[in-house]
Amino acid sequence: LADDAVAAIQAADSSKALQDVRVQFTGKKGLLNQYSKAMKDLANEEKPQLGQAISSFHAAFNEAFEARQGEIAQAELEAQLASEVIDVTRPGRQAASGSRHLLTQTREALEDLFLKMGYQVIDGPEVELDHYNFEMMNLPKNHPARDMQDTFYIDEEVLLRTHTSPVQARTMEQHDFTKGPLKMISPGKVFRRDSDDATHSHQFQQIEGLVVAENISLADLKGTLLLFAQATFGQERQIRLRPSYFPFTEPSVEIDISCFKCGGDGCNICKQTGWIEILGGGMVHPRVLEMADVDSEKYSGFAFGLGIERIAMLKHNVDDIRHFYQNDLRFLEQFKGGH
Ligand code: FA5
Repeated sequence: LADDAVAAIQAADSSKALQDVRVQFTGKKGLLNQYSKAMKDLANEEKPQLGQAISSFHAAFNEAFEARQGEIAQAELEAQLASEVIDVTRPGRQAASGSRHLLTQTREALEDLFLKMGYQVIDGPEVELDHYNFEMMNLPKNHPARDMQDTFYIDEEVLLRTHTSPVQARTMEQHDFTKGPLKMISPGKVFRRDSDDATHSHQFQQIEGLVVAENISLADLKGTLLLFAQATFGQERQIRLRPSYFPFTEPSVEIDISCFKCGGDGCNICKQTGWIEILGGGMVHPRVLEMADVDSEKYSGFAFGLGIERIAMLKHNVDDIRHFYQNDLRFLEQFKGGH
């Protein structure tokens, strides 16, 4: 029997087959048990002989079993490793990578520019109080100029900000002017009840700029914006200031840049006049300074506000503002890997 068992063990070629052999020989209904049961029928002097035979069977069985078990485990491990082998020489699958949106690229380029000029970048709330969005910007209730920015109201005192200018007031209130001048930009989303068309969106982004210190003049605004225009649209750019009106600046100006070739068809935006309007600004109105507790006798400031979409559209010859929000990859992928 021991020989049969050892032969069966060696013939087993998997863990499962090996377990079957064990059951076949040493299980409850196994062959060995039949011999053990025969014990009671034997004469006393024959019993030790059978006992010895059984225990030598066990010894032989266990030895062969363990040896075969080790071999099978090794073989199964090798088979598993072989089936899971990774061929490092095969070409990988290309993972699609995202990229920064053109508006993000444009905003970050402008932030970098102003950071280099020593400005802080300051965030403000998109859900804003009427107080900051309008009142502190010298636009009291019922002021007709409120119509310039058609507003989404949440309730009488709370609204979606229509421009980034309220961050001016919030920042001036916090700033300690005895410690030095205030130079900040504030980028972010703004909202207006404008009908969407090629150049207008009900949600767009602005960057506010504000400098308040002693002896700030319109010349500082002009120099700063010339630098911005040249850094953004090319060193040959010139700017010009035209009189305009904002309730929070006095005097107020619209800033134009000289035309530039953007390449491609349809890029003749300003052929007739040679100038194209890019942003609004002016000297901070003394009332705006006073309302934020800034001494308007001692300090003066300039401010400006620009539309990020408009800058990106001009710079990259994008003909419809809605492209920015439709998430069409054919549009977005043209600007992969930019700034
Ligand atoms: C303002 O919002 C002023 N707060 C800017 C300012 C700041 C002036 C500080 C003086 C001092 P205006 O409404 O013109 O100004 O908007 C500024 C820019 O936002 C525009 O030049 C334009 O580029 C952009 N813009 C305005 N409305 C829309 C719109 N519906 N969709 C896309 N861009 C818009």
